[in-house]
Amino acid sequence: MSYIKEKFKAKADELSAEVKDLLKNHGTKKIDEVTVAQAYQGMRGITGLVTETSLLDANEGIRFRGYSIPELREHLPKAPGGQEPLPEGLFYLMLIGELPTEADVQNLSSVLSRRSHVPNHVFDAIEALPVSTHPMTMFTVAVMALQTESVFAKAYADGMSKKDYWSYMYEDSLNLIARLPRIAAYIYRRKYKNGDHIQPDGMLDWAANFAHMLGYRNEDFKELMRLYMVIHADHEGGNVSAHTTHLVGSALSDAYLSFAAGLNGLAGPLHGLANQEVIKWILDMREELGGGMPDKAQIEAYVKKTLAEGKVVPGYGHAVLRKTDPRFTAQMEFAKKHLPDEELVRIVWLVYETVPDILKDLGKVKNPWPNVDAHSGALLVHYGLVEYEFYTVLFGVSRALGVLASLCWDRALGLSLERPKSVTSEWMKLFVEGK
Ligand code: NMX
Ligand code: MLT
Repeated sequence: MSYIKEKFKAKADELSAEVKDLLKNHGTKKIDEVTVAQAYQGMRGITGLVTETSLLDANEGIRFRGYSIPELREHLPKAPGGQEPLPEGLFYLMLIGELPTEADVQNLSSVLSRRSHVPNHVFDAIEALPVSTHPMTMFTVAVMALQTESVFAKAYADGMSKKDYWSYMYEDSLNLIARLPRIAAYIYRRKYKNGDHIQPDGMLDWAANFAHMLGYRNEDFKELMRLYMVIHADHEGGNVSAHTTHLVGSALSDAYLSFAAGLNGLAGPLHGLANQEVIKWILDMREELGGGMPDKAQIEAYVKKTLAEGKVVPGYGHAVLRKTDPRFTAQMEFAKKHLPDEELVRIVWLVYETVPDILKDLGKVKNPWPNVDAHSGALLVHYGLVEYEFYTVLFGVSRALGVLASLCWDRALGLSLERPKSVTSEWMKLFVEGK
């Protein structure tokens, strides 16, 4: 067994014992109550899930095992000559609960590189789809095709014991994370670069190799990919992609089945697809205004038009956050350092100066501030990755780190099949009448 796997097992045994005690001594303690509105309105604000990898504060934003995004950017190991954190380090942190050393991260990089082989039938499955297929559909199909490789599913079919679930889930998770960049890059090159594929470079770290296979050699783009893969990785357990992965995994579906389900949630425009919607909205606005840099009054008019058409302003608002998303701020800092004069970036910043007041005036939007998706497209376009339908795939590759680390924890802690109770509106009417 690898030392990282052994370390995970030791941590998991320790926490399992603590959870057992928690359940024995405090299992009946109430942590929340549920209102009628919450049952109808997306269960917002109900604490009813346990996720070890990260925790969100509505005003401060996400913390991964206690570390904020600025702290991760400071403390996680970097590539030689680089300044942004390596996503392998974040995966280690989410899995083990401790900051990794440089050696831990190098080890994980080479483990992922060794496991990255993708069998041909996965590429065949992608090729079977029309080129016009949305990249997120191709991505999910490919992950499903890769399910043939699940060691968890095989072991279950062979009658594995409950105590071994964590071990096979760990193997599946690492194998899947290792293979995702190759699959995503294949989809990108097939759809947008005439199938001119680029072989992996085993000497590069996970994110830099991804950038390389996409066809981007610029060192700053590799840095952007490292940062991108870190900031999109996890957002506690209740978001659609994390919750779906966890829910499907609770049926003992393997990592491939569970993650593919999560990806389908990420592909929705109110969740991960918002990153493509944002850049599309900005490009449409620029075109409608005749090109070039719009002024604040023009942006204001365009936002009001969007709202009048009954649409949301993409990249703004959040189900849980109540301030500017620190993931937006991290990208803004990156842009200030590397591309402060990029016109699209300056539009993103002017939109940031304009939209919150308009949304506040609506009186119903709980969070008028930008989320992670409001900034990412402008950075990608700058480096030449202009094919915005692909953006949610990038989000998906990153999100695998968090949801699969969580899936390992789910099986290590022996979490149960998820099955909350539902009621009908008829039941609800009788309930409020006290019947
Ligand atoms: N533009 C216009 N209206 C909005 C926006 C927005 N950006 N955000 C919220 N509202 C509306 C919302 O549609 C709802 O209207 P109604 O009562 O008519 O149905 C009302 O404000 C109250 O919604 P909230 O309680 O503030 O937000 P909720 O928790 O329901 O939804 C989002 C959260 C993220 C779905 C919502 O803010 C939204 O649609 N934002 C735009 C899409 C987006 O950027 N999604 C990405 C989220 C991050 N991610 O990557 O997943
Ligand atoms: C996410 O990263 O998952 C989004 O910000 C959505 C959420 O947290 O609900």
